[in-house]
Amino acid sequence: MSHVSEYQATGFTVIPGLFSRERIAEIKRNAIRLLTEIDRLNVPSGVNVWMADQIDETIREVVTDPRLVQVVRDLIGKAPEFLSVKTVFKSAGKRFPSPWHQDWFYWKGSTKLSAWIALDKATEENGCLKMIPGTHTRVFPMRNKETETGFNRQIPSSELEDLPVQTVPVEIGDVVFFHDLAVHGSHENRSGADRWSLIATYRDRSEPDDSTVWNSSLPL
Ligand SMILES: O=C(O)CCC(=O)C(=O)O
Repeated sequence: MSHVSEYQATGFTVIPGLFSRERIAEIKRNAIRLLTEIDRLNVPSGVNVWMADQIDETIREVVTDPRLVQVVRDLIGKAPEFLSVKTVFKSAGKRFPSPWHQDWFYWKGSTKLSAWIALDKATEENGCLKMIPGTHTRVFPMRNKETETGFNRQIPSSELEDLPVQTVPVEIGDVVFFHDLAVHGSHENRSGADRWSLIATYRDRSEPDDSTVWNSSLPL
């Protein structure tokens, strides 16, 4: 199956080795340097978001990488724009799993596509993504559950009973592209070692969008 048909059928697709190991080492070093500069390396959630007008040259090069952008075009059309990017850091001190959720809940509006770039090898043991294929065609209810992790909303497990869960282990440099309605979460990091990912989000700028989350964007 092609990546496009897989994405259309399941709501996600993995492109192996989109970035080289050397390039990822550089990207990870830069991300850690930037987080250190703004004193956000050890935030409790492990998450830091940069909007399009906040990214420096090193991040801009990653989110506009021609191979990455080509896949974005293949999946959402000829007029993509970059919206925002975040680092997600799981460690021995931040091992919590991300709960089942749809990203769409947080921004609403037109469809967005995210590219989850593996800055470390991600396995079930160190907290890789888990997805529920085929859920990108409808909105699930989200319920409030107070946590200290920043993920205070989640889809109740009763809504997901009997749906097949796919764990998505990846190598350094692989990229998981997923629809903003694809129900996903991540495993707990039980490894004791750090696990970093960088997640860039895009939309098709030819689609009307009433989301108010973004005030800037980078047309590609
Ligand atoms: O990288 C992770 O642990 C999951 C992040 C995630 O699900 C998200 O930010 O939407």
